[in-house]
Amino acid sequence: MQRTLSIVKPDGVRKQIIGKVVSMFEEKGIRVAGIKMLSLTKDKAMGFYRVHKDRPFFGSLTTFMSSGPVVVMVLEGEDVINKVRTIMGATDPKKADKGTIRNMFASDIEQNIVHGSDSPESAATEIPYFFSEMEISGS
Ligand code: 3AN
Repeated sequence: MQRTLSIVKPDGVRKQIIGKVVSMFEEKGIRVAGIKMLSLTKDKAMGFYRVHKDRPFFGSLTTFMSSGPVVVMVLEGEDVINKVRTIMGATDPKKADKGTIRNMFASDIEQNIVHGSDSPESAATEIPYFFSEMEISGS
């Protein structure tokens, strides 16, 4: 059993599609093991995306991520990291497969509705960035 960290980004919350995003994961048999809404400060967003600190979009990405509330989730299931990334679709919504979250709901490469850890190593640092053990319910 594997875990991953997913985020409904501020654009997803503003578009009122939190439930749709969660449903698209649950319909594929993925279990929500932890969930909460919070607002990231610019500093907390910068910490989360520190691997991208030298990329040209770092400033605007972290401003966007701190522009409104987000919903952070721990998702659990077999091969859940890959499954979540398949359901999300490509980073650039123009390249995202039909029926994926980003294809259906995202407007651009930065404001792309949803985040999902890209590897077990990322999940292992991203989950404790937002959740204590007490906030995660194992299956
Ligand atoms: P993903 O979220 O698909 O794993 P990453 O990890 O490459 O994509 O990028 C992290 C986030 O940075 C993306 N979700 C997106 O919001 C933003 N981003 C990635 N590439 C660009 C870009 N070329 N221009 C603006 N924002 C970007």
